[in-house]
Amino acid sequence: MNYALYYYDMCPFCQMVLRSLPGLNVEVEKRNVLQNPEYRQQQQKATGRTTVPCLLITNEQGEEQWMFESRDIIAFLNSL
Ligand SMILES: N[C@@H](CCC(=O)N[C@@H](CS)C(=O)NCC(=O)O)C(=O)O
Repeated sequence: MNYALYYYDMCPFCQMVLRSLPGLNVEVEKRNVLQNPEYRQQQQKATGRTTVPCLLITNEQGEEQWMFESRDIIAFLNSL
């Protein structure tokens, strides 16, 4: 499984998720949507939304699942 967090620094909900990352058992790639507009376009194309934080979960088959809501993302990552 592969995990990527779409975020930007000034977003307080993103900061909550970012603060939870160091204690996790999994690696999460950080994708800053303001520094890299390609990430924002990719998220918008796939979900129709630009809301962050958003977690992209990619399984071994390359299938993608996008998760919104900081609380849900933190709970999910902590459950891994
Ligand atoms: N309830 C959401 C709130 C997320 C939220 O409001 N994100 C803001 C940035 S702080 C945002 O992305 N707004 C722009 C948009 O929705 O396109 C959460 O907890 O993740």
